[in-house]
Amino acid sequence: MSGPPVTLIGNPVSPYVRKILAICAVKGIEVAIDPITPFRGDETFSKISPLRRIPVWIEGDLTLCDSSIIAQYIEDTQPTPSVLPTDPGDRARARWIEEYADTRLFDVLGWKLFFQVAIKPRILKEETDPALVEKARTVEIPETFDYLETVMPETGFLFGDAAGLADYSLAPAFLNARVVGVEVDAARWPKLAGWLGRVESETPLKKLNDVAMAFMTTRLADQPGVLAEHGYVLAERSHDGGRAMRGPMSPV
Ligand SMILES: N[C@@H](CCC(=O)N[C@@H](CS)C(=O)NCC(=O)O)C(=O)O
Repeated sequence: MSGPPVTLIGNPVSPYVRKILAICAVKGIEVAIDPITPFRGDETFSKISPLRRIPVWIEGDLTLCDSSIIAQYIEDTQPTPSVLPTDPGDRARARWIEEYADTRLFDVLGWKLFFQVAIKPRILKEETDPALVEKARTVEIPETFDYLETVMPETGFLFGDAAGLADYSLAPAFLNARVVGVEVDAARWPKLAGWLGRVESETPLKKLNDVAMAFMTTRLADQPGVLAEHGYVLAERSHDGGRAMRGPMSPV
């Protein structure tokens, strides 16, 4: 029996991978997953993902890198249900929120926090930079939360009653922050905390966050089994190279 026509290379611990899997869930697209950590990709992975980053989408002869490119491709090829609002101004605002999530929010919650505290010591066997982490915790993360509080709705999701691209771009990284001790303080950022609670409990991100948590507490070698336990299809071929190696753009 043949599997799904698409392979997604990417470990669900990555917020960018959960963003794509959430959009696939909304649209009913099944993919086979090769859950490598990007720092352990093999030679073929370096060729198909020149930045050695996940996610990577492989569909026949088509190979796509970058979650924004992949999300737009999915929306173009399977437009319903749409993950974008209909009004052109709102569509542009949704894309801005995706851009902010992929750049500044991930810079502080991903690179300066989760990568420093969890990935560097465990995967790369490198030391954490405590000054970088402290500045992120005390200055940069509160600044990003202050901004996000200004764009959050009182109820529902960012662009209405259903979560979409903007919600699925922003919300996943908060799980990575939480596991290393950074929560959204609901007294200081009530709208952000309320929105996050809804995305994490009422959308496909709920299950994806459970999978990510299970990955974080499972040895690398046993992680593929976690996918099967949660009902996902495992890709037949793995791009795991068996050893850690930095990509050309991974930060210090
Ligand atoms: N802009 C990219 C960023 C992807 C990204 O940074 N992925 C991380 C995992 S969360 C990665 O693969 N990092 C490996 C590296 O930079 O060496 C996207 O949206 O897909």
